[in-house]
Amino acid sequence: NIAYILILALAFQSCKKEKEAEDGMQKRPNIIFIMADDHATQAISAYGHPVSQLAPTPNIDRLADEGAIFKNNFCTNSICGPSRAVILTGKHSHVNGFRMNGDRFDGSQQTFPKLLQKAGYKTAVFGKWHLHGLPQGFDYWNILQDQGNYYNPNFIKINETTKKVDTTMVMGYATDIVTEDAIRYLNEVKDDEQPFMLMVQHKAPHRNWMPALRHANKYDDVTFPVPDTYFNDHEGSTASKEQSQTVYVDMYEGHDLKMTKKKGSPELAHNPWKTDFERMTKEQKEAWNKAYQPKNDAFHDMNLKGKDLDLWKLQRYLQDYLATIAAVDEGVGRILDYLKDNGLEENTIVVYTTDQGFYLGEKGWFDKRFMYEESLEMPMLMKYPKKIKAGTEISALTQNLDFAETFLDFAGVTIPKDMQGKSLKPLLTNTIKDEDFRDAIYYHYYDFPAFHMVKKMYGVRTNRFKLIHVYDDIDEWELYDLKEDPSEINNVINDDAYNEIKQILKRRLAELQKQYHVTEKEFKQANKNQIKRAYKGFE
Ligand code: SGN
Ligand code: CA
Repeated sequence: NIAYILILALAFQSCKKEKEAEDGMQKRPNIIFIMADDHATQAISAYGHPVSQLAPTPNIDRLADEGAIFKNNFCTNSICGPSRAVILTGKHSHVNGFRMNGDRFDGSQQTFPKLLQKAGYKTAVFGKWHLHGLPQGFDYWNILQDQGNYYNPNFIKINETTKKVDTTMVMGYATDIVTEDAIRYLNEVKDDEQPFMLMVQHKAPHRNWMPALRHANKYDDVTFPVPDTYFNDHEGSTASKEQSQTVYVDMYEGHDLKMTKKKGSPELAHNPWKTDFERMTKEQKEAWNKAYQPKNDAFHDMNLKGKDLDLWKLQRYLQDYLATIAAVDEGVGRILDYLKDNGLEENTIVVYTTDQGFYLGEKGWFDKRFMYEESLEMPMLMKYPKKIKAGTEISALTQNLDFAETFLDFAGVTIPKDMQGKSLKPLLTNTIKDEDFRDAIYYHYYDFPAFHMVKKMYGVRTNRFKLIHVYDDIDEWELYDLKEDPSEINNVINDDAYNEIKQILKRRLAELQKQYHVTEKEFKQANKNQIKRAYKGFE
């Protein structure tokens, strides 16, 4: 009975197709995006910087050992909220509308979590959000209020019963709370048919660098190398001269450096924002003082002055900064172990990055914002055993602008045409050569006047050169030859030997601005926003 056999064969065929489609669905990777705040590449041991060799990050390094490390990854605008907005939208700040921290993210716009959610992913975000509005495109979220505090921070989430937004003080250490919440959620979704996408976003190692109690003495006996440029005079850059983010000038002795007023007393020196310490419980404060008072007393005994004091401040800064990273690294380890123990390792993409780079004393500085390497460079490590070979090193010029496209690509979701970056998947799966990926990146920082007084600037960076235009209250160009001058202390803009390079870079900059839809109106808008903000005060 041929007809009967034919029907059976067809039915079998369609069943098989359905099964294949289902398998295909199940094969879509889970994504865990772990992001710290202000974590410099100098402080991740896989990047090899001498500072990090004294304060290694073994768990973050696992991502490089078992997956890929990006050696030339950069932000488009070195500041928190804007970088996060770029990551969510795959669009430059002037297109997604979030140029500086005081702006408000238009949450109604297209983001990669929304697109993944629509494609059937379970989506969640934990920890620092800092985009001022509430998250959209997430099935679950539990975010830190504003910048977030290290101890007993306030979290914002939807109350399951009232369905209203609740702000609650959660007792404990921020990094641990965020990690634990992410693992609790993983436990909830791990057996679901839907794939998941989790954003785990830490406060650490953001200012004011308060380590977990278990790490408060971790680096007390370590002396970190002092950058050659620690006492730099910033010749050739007015913007560098006029910033206020110099360790030995602008750090608050109490709030930032945890220095005390006098020997034998736990009372902090200059501490304008008391809330960070005041929200600790009595027990936390006691344990804190027990860890810090002996080292502060020893400092008073030394009676340091002048450059000796400036150098001591760098050590205290680095000891605290790196100690806050210890808890982040432990958290990464806990998540990786969880994936392994629960059979999720093969099919989960794990990313570690931060919102921008950071200064660890180079040029005398802390903070970020400048288009120079330390603040421009973003660490980026990614593991996905199914598709990425262990030990992959990527030297292509990549950006946070590319993250959204990459996640969509791996999830099999069409990348919308209006996203401005490029998927990194071809780099990770070896179908494109690093040098063919991108020849130049575009940068624009707008937040002036504001904290740290770093002027507005935009520019272009190629493999070897960097051209920066500082504008608004001054009008100055800077040009660096990264091969000859990796510390960027020699502005060669007026050096005739670089005339041709200068012309090429100016042309490339104009092309990039055209490609990314930068208009003249954009610059007017940037200035208008600032005037508005000047009246509101800095936020
Ligand atoms: C706070 C910090 C600044 C920092 C900004 C922006 N001061 O204002 O040092 O530059 O955040 O950081 S603090 O003493 O209050 O911590 S960002 O990561 O949000 O962009
Ligand atoms: Ca930041």
